[in-house]
Amino acid sequence: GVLGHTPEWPPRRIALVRIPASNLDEGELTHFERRPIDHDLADEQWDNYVAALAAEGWETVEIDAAPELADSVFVEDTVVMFGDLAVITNPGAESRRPEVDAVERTVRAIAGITVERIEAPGTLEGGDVLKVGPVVYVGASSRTNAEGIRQLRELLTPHGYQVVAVPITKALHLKSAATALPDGTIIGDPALLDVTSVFATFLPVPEPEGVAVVELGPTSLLMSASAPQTAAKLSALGYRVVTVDIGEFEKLEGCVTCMSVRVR
Ligand code: CIR
Repeated sequence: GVLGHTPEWPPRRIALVRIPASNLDEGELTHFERRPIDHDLADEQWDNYVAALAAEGWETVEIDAAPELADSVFVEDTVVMFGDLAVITNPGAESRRPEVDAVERTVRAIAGITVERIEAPGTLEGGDVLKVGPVVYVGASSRTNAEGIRQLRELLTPHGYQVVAVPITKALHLKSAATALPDGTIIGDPALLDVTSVFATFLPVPEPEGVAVVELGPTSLLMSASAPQTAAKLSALGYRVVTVDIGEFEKLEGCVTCMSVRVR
């Protein structure tokens, strides 16, 4: 190229991940009862999750381990990408605030990324942010407050995004209740949502663990192995569904989306 470097084609796709903490079993719980965590199994499930991303062409970048930050594996809550803009969050759970510094360092090291931050008293967690083209749905949850939503709206409006706030009282995050297919259809569990009418196209799924899908590419989805009926339903819509067992993380109110951030 004119600048003397050869652009890669296809472009590299980067996903951020973070190895589970040693005290994973002390993670925050809001809607679930605490159940014992099998650490070895959790590590094995995490390895398989990362391997599934790699097998689909994602280069995984590991954020420095934080062995003492119980929920640090749920990296999605700490940074949200909008094209080349990274918004570093201020998690609503106080125990999770120290997670963001290492995430910010890693993101800043990726060429071409601009970084903004949600500042106190605003709180926002990435699990509440659902991007569908130019529309950004944001859960007003126990973790994301009005000031956090206001700051996100102020950051994104100049970039042409529309921020639509959605009340969330029955689930931890918006994306614990609904995510989007590559074609923009919102899939979710009506029992976990306060409203579904805000979504242009809404498709209910039969299992609570089925609400979370990671878009691996335009025709393929990553899903939890705990939602076989949903996987069948989405396969019938023409998607190739890759499943991973993340049962140990589901006990901690995590899901497939929250264990990585697809940077680009
Ligand atoms: C928490 O309560 O913060 C963690 N135990 C689970 C976070 C899951 N994050 C997500 O779904 N985005």
